Amino acid sequence: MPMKTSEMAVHAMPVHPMPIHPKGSDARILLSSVFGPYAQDDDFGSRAINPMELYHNQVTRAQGSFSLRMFHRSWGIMMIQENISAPCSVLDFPTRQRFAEELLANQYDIVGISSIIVNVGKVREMCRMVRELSPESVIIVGGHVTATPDIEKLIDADHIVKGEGISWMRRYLGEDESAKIKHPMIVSGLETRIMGIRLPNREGGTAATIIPSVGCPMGCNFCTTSAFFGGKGKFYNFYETGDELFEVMCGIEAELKVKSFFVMDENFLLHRTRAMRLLELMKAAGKSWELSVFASANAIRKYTMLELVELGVSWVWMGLESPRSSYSKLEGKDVRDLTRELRQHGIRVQGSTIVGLEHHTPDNIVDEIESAVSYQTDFHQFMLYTPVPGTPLYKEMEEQGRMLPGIDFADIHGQHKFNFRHAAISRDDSKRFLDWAFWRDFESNGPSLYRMCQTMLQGWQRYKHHPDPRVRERFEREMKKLSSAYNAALWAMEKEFKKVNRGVSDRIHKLRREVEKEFPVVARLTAAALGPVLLWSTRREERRLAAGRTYEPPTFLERRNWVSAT
Ligand code: B12
Ligand code: SF4
Repeated sequence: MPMKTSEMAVHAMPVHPMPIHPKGSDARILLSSVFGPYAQDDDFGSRAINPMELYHNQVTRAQGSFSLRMFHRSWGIMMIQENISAPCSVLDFPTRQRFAEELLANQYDIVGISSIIVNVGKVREMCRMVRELSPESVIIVGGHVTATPDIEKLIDADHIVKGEGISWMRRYLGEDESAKIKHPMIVSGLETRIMGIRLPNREGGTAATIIPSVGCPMGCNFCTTSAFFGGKGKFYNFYETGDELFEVMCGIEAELKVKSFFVMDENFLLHRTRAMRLLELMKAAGKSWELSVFASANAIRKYTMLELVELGVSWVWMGLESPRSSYSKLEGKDVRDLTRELRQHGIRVQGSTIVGLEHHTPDNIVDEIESAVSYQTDFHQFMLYTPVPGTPLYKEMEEQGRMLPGIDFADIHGQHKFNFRHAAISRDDSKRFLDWAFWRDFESNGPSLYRMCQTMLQGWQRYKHHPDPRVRERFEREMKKLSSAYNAALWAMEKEFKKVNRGVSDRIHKLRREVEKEFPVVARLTAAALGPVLLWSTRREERRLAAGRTYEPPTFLERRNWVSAT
């Protein structure tokens, strides 16, 4: 059975008892994400501070032209499209106009809209547009937005689907909901930009996204993803075993020509049996793959460093909650040692720190942020402690009467201000501390690109003579980048960072010298030839950003099982 929760099925909950669509699998379906533009303030809930960019939104936002900028597709609707046999279009990142055109150009029986809570205003407008432009269509709304309080009253939809959507949609079309899950071909990051340069789209040049499961059994009380798919002890596994996962990854490797995978699973390493079986199969087939994973510290500790390296783990996104908080993931562990150790083995660490936890006060928060910054992770995400509807934390805060009234859902995204009454920190101060955390991390640790280069070099120095050719090959691939374009970037960063922090500039210089010692000819030549170009593009980008430049994802339209309307 491919789709199971660990204990109990989390049932999607329609507003009305669930019928099957009269046309079944012949129904024509449009699945759309919410409309843009996103990175600007508007009446539908777009916010300049909340762009559709993973890193620039919540990780490298204070890094100016060194910020890593890229977009990610809406994977939920891509997964649903791939797993139904009805004719189906996916419209991703439309404008309002483009959404209207699509509704008018095709007679859709079903319009499915996917959204998260911040974008509820857009969902309301899209439902209104469907009623006006395509009145025969059934409207189905899914994704995290359905956890919005009183959602039934806020939007005009026929079905509001909470939880896992593939099985719901299959049921609604009268299809076999327990059929094997097919994985769509997903290129992970799109239109990547850094230092004012847009990286070329090379076949196999970007990781592929793979989604082994949704939800997380750990059930931390603030975690929306865990709560949405059933909470503590529950989650949906699309691929239960290492064998299934391996088969899917081989298919994606062949089709997209990738060796690198962004594993979209909230706590991939928690499932050790599956991960170790995957490693066994990778070894037997000589697969030199790279995996970027999310994992909690205690899940990482279930593996030796060598096991992680052999599994190809090259990037870990890990919660660094304050050791003084009540979240259990770091119990008995020294995060600083773990971070240092991972980096020494060539594994980039993206730390995630929550600002404004219950025990934070204006007196201790600066020290807590300083301590998080001192872990020197490659990337650092900071987010405000935010009770989000649907989570146990939200319920608790509501019961205590601590939720602040009148806050627009569009402003509840963790990068603005508290949406609840904190015991010691004011709403305005929450934003100040958050912004300071980003600034402080950048100012004292330098650009994330530099830190990544440092980790890559350490990995190479440790593993360049490793007996397993799969491991060597992976680090050799990384070195191709470090010894050329990245070294040129180091040259430019060193020059540019002099005016921000001389000490960091000196550290970048030292690293560049080490890279050039390893690769004397190519590294020096590229730094000399490409470095000045990157410095120029970096400065040009700074000017553009200062003048208010923002970036938006392109619109995608993809049809599957398509037949024209009769
Ligand atoms: C990729 C991602 C992004 C991408 C954007 C992707 C996109 N195109 O929209 C980026 C990085 C830009 C992003 C940004 C943000 N994100 Co985000 N993001 C994710 C992430 C990591 C993965 C989403 C995913 O694809 N999951 C896998 C798919 C399969 O699951 P799914 O989308 O939930 O879809 C399933 C069901 O929900 C359902 N479903 C979904 N759509 C539909 C539609 C229909 C019709 C039906 C029937 C069912 C259905 O079926 C699917 C299969 O089961 C999630 C965390 C997570 N692990 O899910 C956070 C998450 C969705 N993001 C979240 C947040 C808060 C944000 C930001 C506000 C945060 C921030 N400050 O950066 C911004 C908002 C940007 C904006 N302007 O809208 C929250 C949402 C919280 C909430 N309750 O609304 C999440 C859950 C993270 C978290 N735990 O806090 N995000
Ligand atoms: S371990 Fe991470 S993903 Fe899992 S419930 Fe806790 S915060 Fe959420």
